[in-house]
This record gives sequence, structure tokens and C-alpha cells, in this order.
Amino acid sequence: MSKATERSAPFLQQADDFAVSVLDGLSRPKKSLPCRFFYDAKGSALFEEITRQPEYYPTRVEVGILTDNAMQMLDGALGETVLVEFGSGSSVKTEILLGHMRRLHAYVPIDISESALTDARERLTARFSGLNIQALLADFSHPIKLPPELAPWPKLGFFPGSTIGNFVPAEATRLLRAMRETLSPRGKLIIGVDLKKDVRQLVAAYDDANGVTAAFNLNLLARMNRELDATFDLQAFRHAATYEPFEGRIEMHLVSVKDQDVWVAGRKIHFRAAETIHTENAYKYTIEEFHLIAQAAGWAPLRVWKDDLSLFSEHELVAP
Ligand code: AVI
Repeated sequence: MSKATERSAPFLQQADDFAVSVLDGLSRPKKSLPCRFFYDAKGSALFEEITRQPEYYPTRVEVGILTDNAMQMLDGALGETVLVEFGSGSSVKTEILLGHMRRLHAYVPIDISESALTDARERLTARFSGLNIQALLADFSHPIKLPPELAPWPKLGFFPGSTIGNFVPAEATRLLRAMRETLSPRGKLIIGVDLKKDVRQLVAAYDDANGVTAAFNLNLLARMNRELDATFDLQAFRHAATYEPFEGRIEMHLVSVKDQDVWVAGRKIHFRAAETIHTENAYKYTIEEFHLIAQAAGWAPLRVWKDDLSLFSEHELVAP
């Protein structure tokens, strides 16, 4: 990301729901916080740093898959096409596709961060002169009405990064269904999905040796201190990432290292020693498992591209 503003967020964030969501999540028997709140300015910068850590393979590997296969991925989009990116952020991966799209009618980045859309427009306009960019400031979790003048052209959706893995399968299905509606009729979607693999490699990706993912997770506490007058002592919590084989997901938690009380937005919250706040899920799929989710959302899965080690996959889904 070019600027550390609020992230490119893959997620849907309403400005005023932080306090309500935090108090709700911390009042539950199993404390949890929605992972969309990671992405304030500091969290967005830390996420960018995560993607450069040696253990965090998804970004590096996906860029390789896109670079090696972009021509093939786009072979059905030889006529004039509208490229729609969900949660476009800095649009860095999109540049790989744009470099191969000779007959693009328009590029429609969709994001809830105005600054991310502005930065992306500036960079892409400098690199691709004459590119028709129709940015949409919107929450992509609901079907979105694209500008009516784009109606005549087929839509190619793009949702890289395995952000789909941050949603529980029922939500992931809902999200894919909303994307199908946004891209209809004749829609097609290219989506990145992280794959099941050796547990040690998975856990290392979410617990890097430089402690960047730990800082990213702990920044949630710092954000509550800054924005909600909370009194979290960041030394009194530690980052934990585990792989839960039954669910097929990485879970990130913040673990209270002692019995303690913390004030958050005027309310006292008690933490027992070793009690955790569940902050993120990152589901890992087999190709077949992801196909089932895509089909449940009304998509027909076609081709799949992977790297040589089968770490990550890029899927082509078409609306039947
Ligand atoms: C944004 N999302 C796809 C990342 C992931 O891998 O689930 C977020 C992340 N959390 C910790 N590291 C990266």
C-alpha cells in the first residue's frame, strides 16, 4: 500500500460501529473482536509489513501465480470487458492483470477507503494512460449497482489475497453470492484461495519471527486505548496463532497473561489469566472444499491455477 491510511480493507467497516462491536465482543462468554478492526492506519501499515515477511507466503506466491498465468486467466476476456475488483486497496495485484488486458472497457475498483481509491487511481493512471477508472466507494459485502453505462459489457470480478478465508463458510457463501449478483449477467470471478498445508508452515505464516503479526494483533488493544479510552496494558497480553484442524482454520487470539480488569469505553471488563480474545479466523481450503462453497453461492468453478508446491490457488468461477 502506498500510504498508511486506513487499509484497503477487505472488510466492511462503518465508522461508528467500533465501540458497539467491541463492547458486544468483550461481553461474550468467549471474548472475540471482528477482524475488520485491525485496519486502522497503523494496522494497515503492519499488514503491508506482514506481506513482506519470509514466513507469510500467500502474497508472494499469489503474485507468482498471477504473473505466470495472467494471459491464460484472461483468455476469455479478449473482447471488451469491465474489470471489477472487490476490496481493491492499493490495486497492486491488479496491475498484473491490467498489464495483459488489451481491450478493457473500464476498471472498477470497489473499496470503503477513499484514500486507497485515490492513491490507486493516481498510480494506475500514471502507468496505464487512458485507463477508464470508475472507482466505487462501497461495501462489497452487499450486491452493488454498477454504473448503468457499464451494462453492455461482460464483467470480470477479481478478489485476490484469500480474504475469503477471513469469513466463516456461511458468510463466505453469502459474500460470493453478492459478488455474483454484482457481476451479473455473464459474470466471471478470479479469486485467490489459500490452501491446506503443513501445519507448521501455516502457523509460522501467522506468527513470524520478527513479531510483525504479533504487533498487528496487539495493535487492536492499542486502537481501543486510543479510540475508546481503554486501559489495556500491551505487556499483559500476548499474541497466539493456532491451527484448528476440525474447522480447517488458523485462529489468532490475544491471551491475557494474568488475571486483570480493563476499562473499555467506560465499562470494566474482567480477564482471567490465560483467557483469550479471538481476533481472526483464516480458513484454509482444499480445491474441492472451495468448489463446494462456490457452488453453494451459485457459481460454476472452471479452471484452477496453483504454484508448484500447491501452497495457494487462483480460481476461475463463472455464473452459469
Ligand atoms: C487479509 N487476510 C487475507 C490476511 C490473512 O492471511 O488472513 C490477514 C492476516 N492476518 C494475519 N496475517 C495476515
